[in-house]
Amino acid sequence: MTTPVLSAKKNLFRTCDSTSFCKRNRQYADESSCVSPESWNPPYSLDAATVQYDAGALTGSIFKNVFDGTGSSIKVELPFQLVFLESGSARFIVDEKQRAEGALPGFPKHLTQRRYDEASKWAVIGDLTPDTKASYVSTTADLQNGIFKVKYGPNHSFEAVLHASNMKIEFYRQNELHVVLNDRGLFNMDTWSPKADDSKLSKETQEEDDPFGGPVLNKPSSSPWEDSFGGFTDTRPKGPEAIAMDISFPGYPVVFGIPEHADKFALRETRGGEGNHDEPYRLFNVDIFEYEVDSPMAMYGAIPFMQAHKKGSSVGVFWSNGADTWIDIVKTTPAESSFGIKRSIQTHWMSESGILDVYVMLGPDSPSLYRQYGALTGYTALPPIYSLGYHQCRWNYQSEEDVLEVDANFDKYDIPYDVIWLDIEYTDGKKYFTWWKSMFSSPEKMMQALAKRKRKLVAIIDPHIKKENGYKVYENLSKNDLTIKNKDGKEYNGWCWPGESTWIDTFNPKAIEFWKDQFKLGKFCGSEPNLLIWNDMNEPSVFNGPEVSAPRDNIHFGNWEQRDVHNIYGMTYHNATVQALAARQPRQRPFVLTRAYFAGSQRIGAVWTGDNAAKWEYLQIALPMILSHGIAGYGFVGADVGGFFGNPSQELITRWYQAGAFYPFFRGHAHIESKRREPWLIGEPYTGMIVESIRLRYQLLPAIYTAMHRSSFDGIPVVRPMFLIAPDNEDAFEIDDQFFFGETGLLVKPIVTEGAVETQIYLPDDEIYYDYLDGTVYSGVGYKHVDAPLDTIPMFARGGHIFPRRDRRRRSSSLMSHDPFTLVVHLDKQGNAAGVLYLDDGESTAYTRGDYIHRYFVFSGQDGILRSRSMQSSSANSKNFERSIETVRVERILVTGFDTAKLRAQSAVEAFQDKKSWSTEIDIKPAIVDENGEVVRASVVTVRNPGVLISGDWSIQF
Ligand code: NBV
Repeated sequence: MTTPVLSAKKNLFRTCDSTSFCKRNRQYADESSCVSPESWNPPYSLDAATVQYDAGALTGSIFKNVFDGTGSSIKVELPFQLVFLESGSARFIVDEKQRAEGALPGFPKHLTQRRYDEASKWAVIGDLTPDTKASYVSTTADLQNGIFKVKYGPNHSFEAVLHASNMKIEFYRQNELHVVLNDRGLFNMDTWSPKADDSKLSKETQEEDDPFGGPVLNKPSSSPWEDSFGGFTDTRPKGPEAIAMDISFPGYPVVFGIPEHADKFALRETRGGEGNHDEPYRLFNVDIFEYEVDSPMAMYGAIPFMQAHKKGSSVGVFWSNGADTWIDIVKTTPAESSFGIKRSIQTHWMSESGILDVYVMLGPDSPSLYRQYGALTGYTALPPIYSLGYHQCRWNYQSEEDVLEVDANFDKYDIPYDVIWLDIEYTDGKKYFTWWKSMFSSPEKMMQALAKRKRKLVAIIDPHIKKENGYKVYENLSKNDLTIKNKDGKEYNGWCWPGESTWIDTFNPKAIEFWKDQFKLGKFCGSEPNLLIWNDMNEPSVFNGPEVSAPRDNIHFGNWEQRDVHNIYGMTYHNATVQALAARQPRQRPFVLTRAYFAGSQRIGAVWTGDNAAKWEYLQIALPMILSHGIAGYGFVGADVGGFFGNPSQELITRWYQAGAFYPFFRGHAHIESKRREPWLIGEPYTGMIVESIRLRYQLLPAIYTAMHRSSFDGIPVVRPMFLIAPDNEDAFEIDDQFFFGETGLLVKPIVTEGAVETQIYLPDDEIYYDYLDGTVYSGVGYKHVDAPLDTIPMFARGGHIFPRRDRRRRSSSLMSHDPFTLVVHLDKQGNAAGVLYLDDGESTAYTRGDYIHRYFVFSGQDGILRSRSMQSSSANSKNFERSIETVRVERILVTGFDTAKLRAQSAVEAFQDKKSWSTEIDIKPAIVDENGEVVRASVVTVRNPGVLISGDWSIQF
């Protein structure tokens, strides 16, 4: 069955059919597929004579034949660049010459004439200088045939081949074809033409010809200069300016990424058929409350990055465009594939405006791809450790008493948590930076009380600013001209929570400065150093706007239309808030949660998946969504635990906490009309199980922090898909209901089905796996049955990993900072294991100056020695931090899978540190072996109190 697009949302949100550029480009694709590739004759040609290679870049011009409406045609020049970057990615840019050069007659004076070319300016922080070591390798014969070849990348193992004849660009890695740009010839760019004098055209001409987009193929479905949807009129002063191209991945069976969609991890086909979508995946930041699951519809965030994966290879493309974007995906059958290879994926990208700016990354594998994408758009900022603890949120905690009572109850019920949240009701009439005085009369005292237990408060601050005389934030914003403008250049006003509002334009550097000023400790009255921020509604959400957002003809700083920057706005707002917190407390790492995002937001702060519902299908979809975010570099992500709308059953909320304990961002949240549901209110035995999940999260915090640290320099997410561990197991590519957790080797499969008390965990590789709770041994690729009663989270530990845990119960993460460690060792088939611990003060920026410890643990089966060594570079200056933890010990080591026969009834092992050695007691739990001598349950050797210090080198001889 074809997945339906929610009918209830149809009236509010556009479909491809009601979006003229999408409809047109889809028709264009249909027309192309009706003819043989040789007969497809698009109105574009690449003039081989214009192509030049210089210092890491191929440049040249594409020409578009455009009918001028009077029967004759003109050629519009579209200069392109194919740049080979030092980071190993290739970047293809196509612009429109007459607009780039300026001074076009008839072009609206109040708008920037260039096509929007700043998406990469916001998204990309990596080095974009061309790689002068790339080499131009076209032979004379190639040149005669209009073929241009450049070798680039590591050891020149990548090669780009541009064919002038059909405008295709092929990308090879080690002579194998991986990505083709414009494979199906769907490159299409609406180009500027002054508004035609309609009266001069006959009725038929008006209907048949598109004076702006070329031949009939290119015809807009609505007027080029105006479009209506849902009762809103969008004026298009620049006329149609869409940009589209197809991208193929020959031989690839699956593609992932392009969040945000509430859909399976492996992206589906979008042109109908069993189990597929009918609509393209859409990237357009919208406030899609009560979103549907299994849908390609647009959501709050947009990252136009896609990864294609096959056995032996991963490659990716980043379509750097911030406008409304639609992506069609089809899979060819072996017979249709033009490459003589198994199965290929063809994608078709369509954006409403901007230049064409696409980056191609050739892997070769998934870890390299995370790095390549991160090298461009940045890696997850290392979050403060408290933000990885548990967050208690609700719309709303109604008063200071309410907040402090919830806080006290966490202690009463002995539940750790780090942050309590305030939703919009804390304000005076939804005026941010003010407090609802009768309920929050002394917020600073409330925050001080929380600070005593080392806890934080997060308050929401949205981008809509109440239009009210006397409200200084509004008055100053307006007076200083820092708001988004309407199409007439006046302050834009719309409706949101406060009633009539305006929106801060955070594209404007002065608006960022203004925003920073609002957060200053002395200026934001009632705020204390332990106040952090939550940015909601930054798509932007406008209650009385088209698609619940801002009109596309609104104007932003730089005289760009909202249509050009729509998907980027949320990131700029998030960025302004993070900058404000960084300026307010320069030594502290800022924490700001956002709902809207774009490529690059990962380096700014955390994100959550918006307004889900207390239903099982939302618990199910949360994991595929988290995996998709991770693909696109956004690893610090979570879903509202419990479900935002409605009231979860006791079973559902229990299962949700079990899953949520592994979300990188772990927050319970609930709608204002839902029943109170703090953990102690759920009732036994459920409360006890929820509390155990939260405690597990805190035990694992050192491992989570270590994994986050890794993400912060190589982009590998904490919640990892199967193919990261088993990249060649085709059966595992699409599995999205289980995951590997950080560096721990834990393979987790949360239960997400009502009533389920058992499940099957899929082992994607041939390593040994141990049931995390009882040590039952599993091996062999395939599904393994496990019991999963309500108090259990099905979880295996993969052999070969060592991870750090902190087992003492504390009230918050900061209170754990001097606790001793437990090292958890699961040996692989050869009896080896290795792992890492990254640790710093958890909150300050001192780590950026080298003040941290980074330990590497390795257990060698050969000599039976567990060693701890430093991974720090000699330049690291970890003195202060190291001194602060110099007495912190390892209090326990658990080794699973050791051949205990080697210990010959020993009751102690030898520890060595700082030229001293001592014996330390062990407990041995022998393995349980079946009648064939096979180990059914692995042995566990517990080193009770080894006494070694976490920050130094040591070894233990087993
Ligand atoms: O600020 C209220 C809510 C918030 O609780 C939720 O998490 C956001 O996603 N907000 C949306 C606005 C209204 C939701 C119906």
